[in-house]
Amino acid sequence: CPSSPKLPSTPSEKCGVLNVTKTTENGKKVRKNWASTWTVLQGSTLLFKFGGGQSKPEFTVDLRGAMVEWASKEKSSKKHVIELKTRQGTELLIQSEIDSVINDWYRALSDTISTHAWE
Ligand code: I3S
Repeated sequence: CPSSPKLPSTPSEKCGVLNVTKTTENGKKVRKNWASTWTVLQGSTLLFKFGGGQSKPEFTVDLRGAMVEWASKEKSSKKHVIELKTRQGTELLIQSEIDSVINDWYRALSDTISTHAWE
């Protein structure tokens, strides 16, 4: 993976295309808005980049103290959905149609959260 200059200069552990939507922002529920993103896991930060146009909106989430689990059917009708809850009160759903891809991300996110648990 190419490392993102926006993030601390640790090598990026993982990157790829995932479908993502926020469901909660700062503790407030927001309307789902699924989008395909280029996702980079670097250190304890997860970065999402949207679209391929001139302006590439992006956002990051801090995985320290976050929780990850498989989303229940009530959370989404899609298959292979991960629910990620950050300590900052942001909740996201992360999805891929490819189960090996989403399984690898689940493991990577869980490992990252465990690794940085005491920071
Ligand atoms: O949990 P919801 O509200 O059924 O989520 C669906 C909606 O966000 C829908 O858009 P509208 O807000 O225009 O109805 C999306 O197109 C769906 O993808 C959302 O459900 P899934 O089950 O795909 O996460």
